[in-house]
Amino acid sequence: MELLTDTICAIATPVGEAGIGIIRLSGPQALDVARKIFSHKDPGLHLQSHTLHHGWIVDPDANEPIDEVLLSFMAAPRTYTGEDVVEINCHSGYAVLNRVLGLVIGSGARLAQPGEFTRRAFLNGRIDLSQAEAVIDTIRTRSEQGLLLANRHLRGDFRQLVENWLEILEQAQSRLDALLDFCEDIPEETAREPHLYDSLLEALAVGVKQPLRAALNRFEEGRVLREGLTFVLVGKPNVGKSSMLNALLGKERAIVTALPGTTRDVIEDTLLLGGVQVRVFDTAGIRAEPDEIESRGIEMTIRSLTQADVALWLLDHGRPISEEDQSVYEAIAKKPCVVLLNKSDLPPAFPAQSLNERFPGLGPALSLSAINPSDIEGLKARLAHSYVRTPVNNCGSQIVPNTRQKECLECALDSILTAEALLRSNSYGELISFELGSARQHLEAIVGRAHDVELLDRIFLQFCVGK
Ligand SMILES: Nc1nc2c(ncn2[C@@H]2O[C@H](COP(=O)(O)OP(=O)(O)OP(=O)(O)O)[C@@H](O)[C@H]2O)c(=O)[nH]1
Ligand SMILES: [Mg+2]
Repeated sequence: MELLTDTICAIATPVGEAGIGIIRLSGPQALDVARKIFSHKDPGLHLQSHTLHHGWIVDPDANEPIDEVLLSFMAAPRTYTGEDVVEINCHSGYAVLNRVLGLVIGSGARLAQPGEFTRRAFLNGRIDLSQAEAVIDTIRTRSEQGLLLANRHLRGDFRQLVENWLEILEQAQSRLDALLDFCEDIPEETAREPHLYDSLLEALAVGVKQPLRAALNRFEEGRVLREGLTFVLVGKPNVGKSSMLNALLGKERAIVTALPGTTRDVIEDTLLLGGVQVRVFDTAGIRAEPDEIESRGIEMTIRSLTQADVALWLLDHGRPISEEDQSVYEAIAKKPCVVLLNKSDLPPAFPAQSLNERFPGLGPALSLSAINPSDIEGLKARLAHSYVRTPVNNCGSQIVPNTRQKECLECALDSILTAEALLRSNSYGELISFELGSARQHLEAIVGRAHDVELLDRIFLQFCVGK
């Protein structure tokens, strides 16, 4: 059990020039600390809870005013952390924020660790672990869909689902235990009850196994919503990869020239597609006999290909297919791939249908030109349709587990499947109850009913300081 007796503080906004910067305090001495450095025109003022107060932050030793501020005090327990919280709205600038923070620390608060405010919210029972994880998703997500998902978790939808499953498992265990107590004095063989077992099988399948499996199936979709997608533009030199990157982004991000071998590094930027964040890599052209610099560039291209979700393979429709195109085809291997026949404004040097004979296993090629805006809109719509819309639509109003939660769900499912097998084989009640108990433990880990310091560190140290 972590002790929460001290008062923590941090700058809760990014440090830099901006309108407002916030210093946050939480803990039993939050108000005392604030009083030492906050000066109000009415010195005897009672700082009413959940109210903003205007005044000055003053260095108490030098009696020197530092900044004109708005201070809010929120008394426990109706606060973010469940403790007394004070927030000082200063002007945002490096010197101001650091000076005020220094005064707060000098007056008895301790600098918070990353995520420590949210960690306290969890430890004080304001939120469960799945909600705490949603806080970080809310901060990190760059897409609307990611935000919608984070909000569902933040309001406790996942917790409710897990608690519902836990209740069903608990009931099943108590029915088994009741049977065991009842049969204590009779021979072991009769301590199994086919009617009870059938009804438990039904309750577990419908109430826990099926919805749990459905949640697990949504994991991959959630990954797209949380982390976004990565596309990589690949092709032989001069096919128009950098032109395509610029066109997709709507800005001059990469250098485009008529010379083959212009791009040598991997260039990365992001755009939003169907409400989901998409990273796009532009890469060095893959060629048969590269010089030393080009070889390094091609190595980086291959590395980007392994990282990406989808390859956008560009071919130049104005030039015949060559050995270099063959090298790209081999490099892409089994990666999901969209074939783009670029430079459709030029006379075609080969029939589009011949592509599938030459490079089997690819979907239909999209003929387009990087210099034609309506083609680019068409490409975006197609990519959104194929790779973005499906997951978003499927997720509907559902929760989607993250990697840690998925592992817990998988372990819980394993125990439930074992329990089912035992029920079907009319096995001993104790064995079944043991498996149900183990499923409960894995589910409890999702909401953090059972937790250790290492797990909390793993989750909360990913946060920024001040959250
Ligand atoms: N006519 C026409 N020219 C294009 C099109 N797309 C690109 N180009 C031209 O093709 C040439 C090469 O374009 P880039 O975008 O630099 O090609 P790249 O694939 O990035 O080339 P490397 O970086 O050398 O591998 C430039 O002169 C572009 O203006 C197109 O759709 N139509
Ligand atoms: Mg280029």
